[in-house]
Amino acid sequence: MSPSAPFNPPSPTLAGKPFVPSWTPPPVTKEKHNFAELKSIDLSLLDSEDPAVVNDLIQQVKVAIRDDGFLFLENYGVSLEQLHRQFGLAQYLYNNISEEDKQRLLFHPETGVWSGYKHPYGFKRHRGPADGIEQFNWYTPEWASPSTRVPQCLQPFMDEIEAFCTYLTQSVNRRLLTLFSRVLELPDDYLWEKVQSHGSPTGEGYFRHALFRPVQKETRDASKGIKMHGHTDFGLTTLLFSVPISCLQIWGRDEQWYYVPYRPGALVVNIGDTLEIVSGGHFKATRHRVFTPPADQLEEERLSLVLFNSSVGDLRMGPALVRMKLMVCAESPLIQREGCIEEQGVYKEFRNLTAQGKLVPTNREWREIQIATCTDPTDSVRNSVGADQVLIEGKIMHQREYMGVKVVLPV
Ligand SMILES: O=C(O)CCC(=O)C(=O)O
Ligand SMILES: [Fe+2]
Repeated sequence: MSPSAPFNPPSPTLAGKPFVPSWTPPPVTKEKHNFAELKSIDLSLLDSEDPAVVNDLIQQVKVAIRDDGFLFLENYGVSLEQLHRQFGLAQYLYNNISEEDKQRLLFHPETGVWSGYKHPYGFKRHRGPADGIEQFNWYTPEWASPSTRVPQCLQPFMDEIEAFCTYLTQSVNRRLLTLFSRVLELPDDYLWEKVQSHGSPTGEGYFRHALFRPVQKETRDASKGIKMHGHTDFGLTTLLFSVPISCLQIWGRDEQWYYVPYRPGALVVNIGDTLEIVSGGHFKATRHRVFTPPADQLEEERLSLVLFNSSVGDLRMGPALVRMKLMVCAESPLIQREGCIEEQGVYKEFRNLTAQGKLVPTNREWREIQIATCTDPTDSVRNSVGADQVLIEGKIMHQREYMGVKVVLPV
């Protein structure tokens, strides 16, 4: 596939496919306060014949990922109609999944992967307090054996879902990694070939259909309004679709949370830990959380589609790039010239471990430990100062340690 060809999915009307009602985006909030202003990148400009246009694009990306660690991506090859069909399929899933499939495909996060169905009772296999969040997560086994691993109601649509993920990975993410490689002044395919995992429509990463249902006041009180703790994604890039229900928030440079505004059809791109480390801190892993929406959206359901792109599991990351134990090659001319940006969170921790002669976790270990030990926002025992929270300069922060790596994040 030529990386810049537009998405050309299988037909929704092929024989044997049940009718899927279309998805109607719910109304946008009237609230105007506490919204971030994000830069938007037009991915189609990467194909421009004019080198000045491409250079300007690289500069825009450089500024966006340094300033915000977050950007909107537009004109990436999927039309609004094609995107809404994928939301329609997610909506169809939650309207049609059987109780039997929910049981049979129940996730097992303690194994380090989210694979399968997440019940709306917290992020553990056993049921905790209600959180209103349902998910279905596709990893390599779901693509390889859909007849046993995917809810029956979605099986007629595997061609479309798989084509969508393949396009997002092999075209959108690949072009995005080209942009990021160019910012690091590396060959175009550097991140795609040396860091991105391959081998299925989602490589070692995963695709998610998520449904956030409105929650009772008790849940909101217990979680202090948080649906997902402040975190950074552990992989390379995360591609989220901008949605009308405003729950996603990012941590601004002024140390406040801001909602991500709705921009129809746009992709919201998160930088993951791997990219922060590989770039020697030049790229900032996006600190974000999922929070209660503004008052006029409290009773709305929120669908969210997300592709989590993962790095090769066996690699141990260092600034572009420490492969396995040895081989430190500061291959990036940008890093060679400007050095690393020492204040970044996870990058700094990985660097400190390496400086002490210790091995940093492999990418697989890094993602699996975080999934296996994920805690719930409603867990008032863990979410208290002295347990998973600390006071730093009068501010409450969430602090966890994974395999000798300390992670401190805004709550
Ligand atoms: O649904 C969203 O908008 C974000 C979810 C998220 O941050 C995550 O699952 O890592
Ligand atoms: Fe996330």
